[in-house]
This record gives sequence, structure tokens and C-alpha cells, in this order.
Amino acid sequence: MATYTIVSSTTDPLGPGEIAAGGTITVSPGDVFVIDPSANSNITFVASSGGPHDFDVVFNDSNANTFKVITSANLRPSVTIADNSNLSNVDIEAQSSEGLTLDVGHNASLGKLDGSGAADTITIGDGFTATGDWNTLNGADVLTVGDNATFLKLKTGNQNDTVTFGNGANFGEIDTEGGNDTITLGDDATGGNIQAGNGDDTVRTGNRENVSTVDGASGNDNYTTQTSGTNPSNMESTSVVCYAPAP
Ligand SMILES: [Ca+2]
Ligand SMILES: [Ca+2]
Ligand SMILES: [Ca+2]
Repeated sequence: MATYTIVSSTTDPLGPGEIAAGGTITVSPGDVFVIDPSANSNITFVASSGGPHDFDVVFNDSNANTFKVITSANLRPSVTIADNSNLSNVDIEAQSSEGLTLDVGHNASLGKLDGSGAADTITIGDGFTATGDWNTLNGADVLTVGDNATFLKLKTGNQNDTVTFGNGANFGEIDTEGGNDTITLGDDATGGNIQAGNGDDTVRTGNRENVSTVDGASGNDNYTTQTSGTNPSNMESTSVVCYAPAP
């Protein structure tokens, strides 16, 4: 268990605890890797023998470089991104790992994300922007996002996923695929498509929903909105909830 800082691939000489980006890093349980703003090449984490090992990847700052953070088998990564960190050109690929925990502060951004094939827990503050497509893959994934988020395509794979956005969500597509999924959006949700996929799904939206299509697909699906005049498809139960104005 140790703390390391991952720096530019061309750093020479490396200081104490520094690792150059661009290679494969062997992880022991409890290790912490801080990604420096100078890191500029793909970083691949592999487990020492055994596992799955819990370990941490930390972004305290923006990073303008283009690279991927790849976590391999027998690892259970916990990734933390601080407030105001612009990581628009950084992708995370955790699809070989045993479960991803991702905690993101306010007003941050990240590129493409592939979650693990197990249950992932993703918690994001307000004002987030994803600049690539996200797919949390199999496992019962929980994605909780604050207000005014921008996503392109978001998919959550099989099993019972829970997707929650605050107000002002803007997205290209939310597709929760198979499993009994719950999608909850606050007011002013704007997007192209909500696709709940197979299974018994629950979709809720607030006031002033502006989503082109809301489709429950197969299963016994339930749709609740505070917006009148929407036209969902394949929803076995639909209710428009109106709140009386305050007296
Ligand atoms: Ca899933
Ligand atoms: Ca997953
Ligand atoms: Ca579903």
C-alpha cells in the first residue's frame, strides 16, 4: 500500500514516488495513484497476484492531454475527480475490472467511460459534461448525477440499474437495456431518447420535459411525468402528476 504520482512519460529523472505515464503499473491492495496534470499517455493498471484488489486513482486537477486510464482484471478501482477538473480528453476503461466506484465533484468533465461488468457506483456533482459515450455494462449499476449535466449516449447494460439526474439534464440517449431499471430525471430534462429496454422499468420526469422519445420496450413499465402532452411508447402505466399552484 503506497501513494504514487503519475507524471509525464518523458519525466527524467523521476522523483520519489513518481511513475511515468505510458506503461503498465502493477497494483497492490490499497495503492493510491494521483494523476498529475502532466500525465500524457495511456495508463494501464494490472493486479499483482490474487485480488480483486481495491485501489484508488485520484485526479485533483484538470489535465489537457489525451489518454486512457485502463484498469484490468482482479482490480476494483475507486476513481475520484475533484471539483472543476476538466478531463474532456481522458477516457476510463474499466470493463475488465470487478466493480468501479467513481466520485466526481462539481463542474468537472470526462471523456468516454466503460464501467466494469460488475456493479458500478457512480456519483457526480452539478455541472458535469461527458464528452464521450458512457456504458456501465453488466451488473446492477447506480449512476447519480447532479443538476445541469450533459451526456451524449449513456447505456447501463443488463441487470437492475438505477439512473438519477437532477434538474436540467441534457443528453443524446439514455438506454438502460435489460433488467428492471429505474430512470429518474428532474425538471427541464432535454434529450433525444429514453430507452428503458427489456424488464419492468420505471421512468420518471419532472416539469418541462423535452425528450423526443420515451420507450419502455418490453416488460411491465411505468412512466410518471409532471409534463403534460408527452407521448411515450410501450408504457403499461402512465401518469401525469400535476401539482396545484401554491395558494
Ligand atoms: Ca448494468
Ligand atoms: Ca457495470
Ligand atoms: Ca430495462
